[in-house]
Amino acid sequence: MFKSGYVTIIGRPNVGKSTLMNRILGEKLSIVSNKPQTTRNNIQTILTSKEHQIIFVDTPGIHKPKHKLGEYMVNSAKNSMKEVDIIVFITNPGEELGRGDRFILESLKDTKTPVFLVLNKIDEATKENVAECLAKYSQEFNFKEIVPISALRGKNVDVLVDLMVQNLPEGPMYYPEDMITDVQERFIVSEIVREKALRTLRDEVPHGIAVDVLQMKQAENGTYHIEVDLICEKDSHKGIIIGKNGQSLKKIGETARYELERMFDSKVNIKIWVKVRKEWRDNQNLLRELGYKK
Ligand SMILES: Nc1nc2c(ncn2[C@@H]2O[C@H](COP(=O)(O)OP(=O)(O)OP(=O)(O)O)[C@@H](O)[C@H]2O)c(=O)[nH]1
Ligand SMILES: [Mg+2]
Repeated sequence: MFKSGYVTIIGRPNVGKSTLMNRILGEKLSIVSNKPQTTRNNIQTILTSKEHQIIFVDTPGIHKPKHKLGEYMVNSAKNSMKEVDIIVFITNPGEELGRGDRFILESLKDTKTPVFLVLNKIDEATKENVAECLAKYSQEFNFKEIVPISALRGKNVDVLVDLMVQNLPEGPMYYPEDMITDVQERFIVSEIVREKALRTLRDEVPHGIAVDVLQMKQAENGTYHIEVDLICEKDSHKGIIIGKNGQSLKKIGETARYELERMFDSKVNIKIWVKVRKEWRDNQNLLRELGYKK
């Protein structure tokens, strides 16, 4: 019997949703950083074996939105919960069960879909922490399965995938067996540049960044020529992004090129232009142009 279905991964920002999805797929398809609100779109990936096909949806962290981009992100995450076969709710031990998690669990209380509790980052917690946390969350919601994991170290992730398969219905192969994602190459390129900006910059600047791929061409000798706009929302941010003697922008460019070359298995030339689009995160037209659209 072939089993298949959709699994959405939800939770507050920064709990490790993208890390888990990448770990299961064995490929980095969703960007990761230690800053909350890294993922902005639902990202769909596909895991196929002889016995099953699981389609994962990595989603933006659910939070209280402060601008239209945030509203788009939270709506994307909420929409991902409709018409899926399993909802994976991720949280971390060692923190209080706060308003953020209660809000998410409250929105799930009438769902007929099985909800898994995944307690991630157990590598950072004591056994007592983990046990306490599992007890606390089980009181709050009737989870179908409860799995403590470390997405970073890969601990217990295979157990989690087995439980997913057990809970999937019999179904068809939705996607060709060699397909691992439905996102475009251009999107992955823009995300990799954004990840490097998130990792290079500090404080409030990286959250106001978007990346627009202007050009992506492969020359006859195999080299990729890529040009992107790195968009920020304030004049003062532009200087910070460029940095003293251009150091900061140079680091973003070099780290992005390194990863893109590995991904394309070719030489990459990347040019990054820093542009200011005032308050773009609250501008519906700019949001749409930058790909944050329903
Ligand atoms: N120690 C530890 N760190 C982890 C683990 N999983 C993820 N992280 C780290 O947690 C941070 C956030 O990881 P992400 O995968 O980007 O989290 P996310 O839930 O997708 O975050 P958003 O996209 O912002 O909602 C990164 O610094 C990860 O390296 C884990 O199992 N253990
Ligand atoms: Mg993420």
